[in-house]
Amino acid sequence: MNESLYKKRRETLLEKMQEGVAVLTNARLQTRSNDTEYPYRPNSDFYYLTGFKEDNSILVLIKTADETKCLLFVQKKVPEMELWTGKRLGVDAAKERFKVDEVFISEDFEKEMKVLMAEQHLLYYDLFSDDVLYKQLRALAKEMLHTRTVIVSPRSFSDITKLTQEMRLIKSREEIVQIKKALAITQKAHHHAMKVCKPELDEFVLQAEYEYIFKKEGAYSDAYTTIIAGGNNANTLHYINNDAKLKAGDLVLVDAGCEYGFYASDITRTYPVSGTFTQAQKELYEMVLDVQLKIIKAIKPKGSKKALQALSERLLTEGMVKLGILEGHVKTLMDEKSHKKYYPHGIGHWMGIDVHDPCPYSDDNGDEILFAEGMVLTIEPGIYLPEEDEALPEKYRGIGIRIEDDILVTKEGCENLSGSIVKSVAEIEAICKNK
Ligand SMILES: [Mn+2]
Repeated sequence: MNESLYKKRRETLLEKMQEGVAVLTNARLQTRSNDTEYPYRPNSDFYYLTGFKEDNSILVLIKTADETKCLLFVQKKVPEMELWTGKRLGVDAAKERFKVDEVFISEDFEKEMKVLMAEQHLLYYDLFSDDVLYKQLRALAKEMLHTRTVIVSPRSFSDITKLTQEMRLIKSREEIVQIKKALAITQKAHHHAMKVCKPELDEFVLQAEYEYIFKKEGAYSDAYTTIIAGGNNANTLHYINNDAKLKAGDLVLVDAGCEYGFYASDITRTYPVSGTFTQAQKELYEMVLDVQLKIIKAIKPKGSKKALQALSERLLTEGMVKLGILEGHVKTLMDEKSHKKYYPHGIGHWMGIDVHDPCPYSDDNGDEILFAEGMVLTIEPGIYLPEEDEALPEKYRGIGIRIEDDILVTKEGCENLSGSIVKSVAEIEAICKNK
């Protein structure tokens, strides 16, 4: 994406801010063990506002009555360090690249902040997750508070992510393009895996097949840890052990999506390990699929996630009654929340730079935010029937099914961005057999 897009986002953020100073840091390196680190991923808000991927970089936005300013702190170029950890952009190149007012080296952050914080009442930062920065800013503010020559210094701290998360709710055309690129790769991975899946394969080997396609097709990483849940493992909602063997006759539930250009995709498909659904699996699968299709159809501007949740609970309860999984009247069962036992989760979530995009679901009055053009959400109804649950018809025990797509709200209705990843019984069986 080009630099003016990031500049525009910073300007929008400055418009939303009250007078004050905002500090946003990029993600910090995370230790894996001893002196080795996890692969680096930038902080989502920081990336949204800069497009910059280097750690130890900081964005500072200043808003006063007369002007706004945007500063960037980047790592100093140190050849001995770059030999080990790779090239750094450095101040000069950063000045060229970023449309900001000034660029400093990160080491000067505290020194510069003392100047920038003077005469300011309000400091914005990531209030809930950046404890390191909090300590640093609080120490600075305290020092200024006790400096007799400083008349005004920050006494209020506010959460910057409230403002960035509101901005990230509506995706721009450029962002939709990124999500579509991620989904094109995720589609290839799911179709490839359906072909190579077979009995006695280790779940983590099937996981590797997904990751192989992600990387081969240019996605550096998955957007979240892949769930490969064969048979009854699908009834553990966040099963990521992936260390069992896939069994003939079982279904495998795969929740896998790549991240492309730091945009997520989030797709679940459930398919037969041996390539053919049994009659019982097919009955359950088609029930869930029918519910999913109906919910997607209901998505349009001014609609709401709460309404979709209610619809999904009613439709799944009706389906479960029809199949003899639940007994009684749909309304009574729902009042008693009996359906929650087998459909315990939400119908979906916002998706974007984060797979669970942290955008708001309700406004400042507590009213639900209604769908609008440019929002992206997942739709993922599921049904989970543990093998040890003797209240269930025997033929359904040990089956877990979820079907998940990524949906864009459009002007008129919605677009299923992942609509070409196969999901009907006939399509799945055809691709599974096409080895
Ligand atoms: Mn999801």
